[in-house]
Amino acid sequence: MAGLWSRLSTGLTKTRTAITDRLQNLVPTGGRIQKETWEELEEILIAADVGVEVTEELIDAAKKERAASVADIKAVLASKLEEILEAGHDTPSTPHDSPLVILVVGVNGAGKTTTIAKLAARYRKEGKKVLLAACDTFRAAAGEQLLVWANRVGAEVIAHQEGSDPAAVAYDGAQAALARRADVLIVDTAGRLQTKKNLMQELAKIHRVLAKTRPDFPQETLLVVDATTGQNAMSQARLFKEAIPLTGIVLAKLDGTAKGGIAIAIQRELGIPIKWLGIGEGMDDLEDFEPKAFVAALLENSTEKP
Ligand SMILES: Nc1nc2c(ncn2[C@@H]2O[C@H](COP(=O)(O)OP(=O)(O)OP(=O)(O)O)[C@@H](O)[C@H]2O)c(=O)[nH]1
Ligand SMILES: [Mg+2]
Repeated sequence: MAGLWSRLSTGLTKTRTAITDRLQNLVPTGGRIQKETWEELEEILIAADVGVEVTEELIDAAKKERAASVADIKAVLASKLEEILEAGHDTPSTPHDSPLVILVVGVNGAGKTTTIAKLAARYRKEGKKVLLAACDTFRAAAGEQLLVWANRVGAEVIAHQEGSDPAAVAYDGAQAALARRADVLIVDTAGRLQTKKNLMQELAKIHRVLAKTRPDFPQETLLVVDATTGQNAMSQARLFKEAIPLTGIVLAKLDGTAKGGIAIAIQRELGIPIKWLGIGEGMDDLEDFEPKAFVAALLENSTEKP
């Protein structure tokens, strides 16, 4: 089937291998599902960071459906996971009511600036005018990094001097987006620990300043989460959500982890939709989060690889 082994499948290789290879060995050929089988299944799902809540739900569903083979179990997992992910699904905003303002936040090194470059590249390909606001005025090289990406994808940058007030940059960014009739404004922010109250307040201020320019700004507030951090991602999402209204999550570095199940746990347990997946360091390594495609890429057999 054309495109079956997609970039998403490649990005999810580690997680898929961790889940499906072990699923494959769950029941010996001709064997029956026993108590130990369910325990092992539970362990597989928890190890992939699917989360306790969802794991129990999946196993209950498999038992209820009287799954009698690995194939049965996989079929139940697929349909139930799809159902769970569809329930919290939401597509990213489009720049129809331009400018579309996207505020990007997250802990240090999560993948914010790279994600912004990927988003900018995507909108540029659609022929949109893209403006980036360099609100990471804290880290010396941050503005430079954003500028390099901007030049590569053909976006404009609004920046102030190092150490200046990030909210002031955000304000100028929003004003410039209106004045220059940009289609998209993406606001980069400095990495910050979710437990640092003053830095969380700084984010709230950036959010407020944008909203002052136009009440619907920012239409998107994306939290970038490093998928390799596992369960800490839950605490990050929880505390950022307390500080500012998040509209979605970008799960970056999915290619680097066997614990991609965290996508399911985050969306289900925190009720914040996953909107994008980062599956590499390149400009094109960004995928829409589509429940059906995600589940297919998660559960297809590794041996199906061409
Ligand atoms: N493999 C992989 N690496 C990624 C991905 N996204 C980002 N990275 C890498 O992660 C590192 C940090 O990325 P940045 O985009 O600079 O992260 P940041 O959140 O802006 O970092 P700070 O601004 O310092 O807080 C870089 O080496 C990126 O290339 C991804 O989806 N996959
Ligand atoms: Mg950055």
